Amino acid sequence: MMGGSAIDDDWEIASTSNGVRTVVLVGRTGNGKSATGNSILGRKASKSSASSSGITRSSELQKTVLKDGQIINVIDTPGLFDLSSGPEFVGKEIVKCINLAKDGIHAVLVVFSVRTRFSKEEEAALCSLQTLFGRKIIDYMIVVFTGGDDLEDDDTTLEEYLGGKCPQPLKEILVLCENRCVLFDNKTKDEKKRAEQFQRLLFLVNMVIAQNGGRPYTDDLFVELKKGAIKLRDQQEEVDSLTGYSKEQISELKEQMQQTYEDQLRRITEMVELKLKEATTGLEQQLAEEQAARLRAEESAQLAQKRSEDEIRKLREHLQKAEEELRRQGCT
Ligand SMILES: Nc1nc2c(ncn2[C@@H]2O[C@H](COP(=O)(O)OP(=O)(O)OP(=O)(O)O)[C@@H](O)[C@H]2O)c(=O)[nH]1
Ligand SMILES: [Mg+2]
Repeated sequence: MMGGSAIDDDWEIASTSNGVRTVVLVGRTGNGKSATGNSILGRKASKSSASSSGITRSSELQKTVLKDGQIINVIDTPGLFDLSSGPEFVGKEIVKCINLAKDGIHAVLVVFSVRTRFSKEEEAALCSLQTLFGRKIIDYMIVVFTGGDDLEDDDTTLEEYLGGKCPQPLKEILVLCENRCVLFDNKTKDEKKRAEQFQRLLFLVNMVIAQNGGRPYTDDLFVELKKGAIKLRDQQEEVDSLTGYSKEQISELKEQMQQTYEDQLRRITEMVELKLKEATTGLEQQLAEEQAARLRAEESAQLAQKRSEDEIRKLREHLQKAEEELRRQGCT
């Protein structure tokens, strides 16, 4: 196998012939990624809970086979873009995710809970996602709202929520990704409802795949990693077919190749880290600027307040004087 095109061919074959679909769940800690993953898989594959013991610590791939034989891979991730996760951890996790998604990623499920407020952190996460993977990633995004039961309790439909309470930055994302969104109630025991929300998601995933011409998401990071992995495999096969070498020599050769591959992994991890640092530095700066602007606004508001207080005080003094004057005139 040679060059980058072989890699693309690989992916196309993988994505069309055996019908494997790989989706990755991203979003802030506690938004319901694992719960949604479990809903898709139809089993409790990942721990999902409100307590800290339920926090997903590392990315994992789980597989399910549908009745028609279609395979769905679900990659559940930890809260990758939470500001509390350092770039080193995030870099490693992203490389891990890319490695897990051997045939590329068919859809990125951005999980948001209707039960929580949209934070600056969340906005930052969506930014980081684009910085790291390019704007092309938007073509693969589907927004999953969890907490369908909560909306129901409030007698609100998804449409009503989107037209009203839905946070503005999310509305913008929805415009960008052509309104691909689905509401999940991960708590329901109603099989019909479970099937319906899953079918809607599947419909969206298939739509994304069709719109992207069957090609899963890929970028230089993917290509680099994939190239490295293929090279390693080819070299190892070559070594296996060598004759006239001792066992020790062969295992030494293999070790060397593994080492080269790991070096490459490390370089890629560093690349991700760097990109992320750039993204967050920009954001931190933006946040700092916003804060400074807020301070300035507060100061001028205080100044204005003080001014009007001064004015009121002067007026009051005037009034007092006038009253005194009147009283005096009245007395005399
Ligand atoms: N009511 C309700 N609760 C939900 C729903 N989906 C998830 N939850 C709850 O939200 C909490 C967090 O869910 P998780 O699935 O653990 O969230 P996560 O995104 O995987 O969190 P991390 O692994 O920490 O990143 C859990 O208590 C879930 O039971 C839903 O549709 N409705
Ligand atoms: Mg989780």
